[in-house]
Amino acid sequence: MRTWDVFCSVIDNYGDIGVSWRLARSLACVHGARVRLWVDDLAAFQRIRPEIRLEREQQQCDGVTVCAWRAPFASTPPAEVVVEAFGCTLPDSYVVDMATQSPPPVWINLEYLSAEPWVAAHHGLPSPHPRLPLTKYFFFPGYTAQTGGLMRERDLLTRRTHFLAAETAAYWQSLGLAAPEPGEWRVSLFAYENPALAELLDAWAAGADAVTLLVPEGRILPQLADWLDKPGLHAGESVRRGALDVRVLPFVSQDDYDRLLWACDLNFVRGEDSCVRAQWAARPLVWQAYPQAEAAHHDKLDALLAIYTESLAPGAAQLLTDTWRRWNGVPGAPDMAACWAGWRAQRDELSRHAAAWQAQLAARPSLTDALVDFAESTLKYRVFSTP
Ligand code: TRH
Repeated sequence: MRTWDVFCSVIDNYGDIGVSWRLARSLACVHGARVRLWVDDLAAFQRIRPEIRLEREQQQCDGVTVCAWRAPFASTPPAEVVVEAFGCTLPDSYVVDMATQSPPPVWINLEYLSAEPWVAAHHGLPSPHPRLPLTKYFFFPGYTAQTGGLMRERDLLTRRTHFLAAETAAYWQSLGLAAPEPGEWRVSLFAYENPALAELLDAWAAGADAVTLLVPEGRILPQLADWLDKPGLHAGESVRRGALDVRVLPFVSQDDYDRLLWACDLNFVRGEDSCVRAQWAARPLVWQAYPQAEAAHHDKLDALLAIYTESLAPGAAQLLTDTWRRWNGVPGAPDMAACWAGWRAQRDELSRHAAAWQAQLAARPSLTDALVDFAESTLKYRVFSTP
């Protein structure tokens, strides 16, 4: 049984732990690996996996040993494969211990996801340690065969199919909602603070179509409360303005968040992991990229738009491009009211395309499978090349 150590430092938000946890769980449950997940912020982890206990130094969760990553780092034998998630910088003492192993562990830096074309040329590149006999490899998730793929649990699409066939009515009931009316939009909203929000809410409230907006608690709530002219908003509240019915949900577990994405007609997502989940949900999505200095995220946005819209009918492609750009503050894009005016006419085409896109992505190996293959072939090569 292969041993893996996955290190995750939570910088901000939930994406780092979200992806690290999915990886650790798949390695243990699907690949039968013995996995330790080192996390420096168990509270962030607990938000997406409520069973996590904050006071425990070590705990078992879905076959993974979850370890509190503390400083100074207590010495422990390194695993055969070590994943440094998102360049989180391993403890110095652990790196020194890695160098004493023969053969040394396969050391992989799991990078952030981007659809930018340069990613393919960087995927898998080695970087020798400046002093120690160690090599770190850069593993890039991505959308093409030349990259490391996307995170997808083996049973994800089957679970989604089963949910849609048998569980949606009960799901809406659990949220206190009846089944959607014909023509109604059920929309989920997970977003960073966003200057374009008010114009979108205005458009929804004044529009001809009923919109039920489902908002898990998070950073967008203060802005939403301002627009509703309320001092604050909490899970369980619902407020109506014109055609718009706003429902605030609790921040739920990762698995429940998937259900929300599967059930809705349109999902507003952000960062990295929810964007990928919305693509697996096979529903139209509006993506807010994680804001970066010098608007570097606009390049990421355009790169995903370019591949996502490639086989989309021109009218729908333009609408999606305008909407995503405005939602991300790209200068020159038409406002959200103008964008939303086009969504009814493009609804079917965007929905059809979202399903075709998901099927296209599902034909590729998942990130976990690709990472395991990468680690195994590197380990094999080492065995042959160790004198
Ligand atoms: O939380 P994020 O904004 O994370 C971001 C990005 O990953 C970004 O790349 C990174 O650099 C930055 O953090 C520091 O968005 P993301 O990536 O979508 O992660 C959210 C996670 O939270 C995802 O795993 C889904 C999960 N989630 C729930 O479990 N329950 C919920 O109710 C919601 C709304 C999300």
